[in-house]
Amino acid sequence: MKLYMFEHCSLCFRVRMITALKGLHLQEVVVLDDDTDTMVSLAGKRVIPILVKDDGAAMLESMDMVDHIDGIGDRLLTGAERPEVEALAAAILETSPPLTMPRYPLLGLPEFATVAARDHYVVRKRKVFGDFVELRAKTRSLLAELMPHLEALDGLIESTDAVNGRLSKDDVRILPLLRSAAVVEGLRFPPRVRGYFETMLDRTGFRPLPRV
Ligand SMILES: N[C@@H](CCC(=O)N[C@@H](CS)C(=O)NCC(=O)O)C(=O)O
Repeated sequence: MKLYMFEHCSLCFRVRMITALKGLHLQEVVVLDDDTDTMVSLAGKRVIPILVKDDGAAMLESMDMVDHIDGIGDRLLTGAERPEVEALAAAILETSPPLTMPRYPLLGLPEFATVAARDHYVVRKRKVFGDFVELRAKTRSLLAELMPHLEALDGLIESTDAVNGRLSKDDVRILPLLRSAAVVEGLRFPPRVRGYFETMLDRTGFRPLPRV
């Protein structure tokens, strides 16, 4: 299996995470942000992640990829899902991009290995989110919007090994978002969130992204 991905992409991390937890092999191919041709040639459109299976077929939905990989051998994500966890994941996804997106180009990530790729990202994202310097200057107020959702998550975490006590798709929803949020210097996870993040990330074998 081959995953076409960006290092900063939380949807890509869903796939990397389940593969690592299952101890399976995944060939990771980082695409430059301005390399639309590669995405179009594989998927017919600009999209990431793309999973190319061993039979050559491409999958374009991250949760379908997770389900496909979890179905190899014994399933790992057997725990029940909770709608309140999914709702919190949606709230975190809503409030964290203005904090994380203007930081990714500063982290030396491989999808931004050329100045053209980095600028391609900055130009397309600032059309939606605004000027990156201005966003970073609003870090304190943006963090104040994100923290209540992390506090609410703190109250929902049942174990450092699984948000619902037993691994489920909710872990695949939450852990990648925490990995992204952790790039924000000055963000302090509430205690149970921190314990969960550190334990789970450790289990995947991945290191956190740099903080800035
Ligand atoms: N439903 C898809 C959504 C994929 C998606 O929205 N990917 C985004 C974020 S990485 C994307 O390709 N954006 C286009 C771009 O980067 O230009 C999934 O879960 O895999």
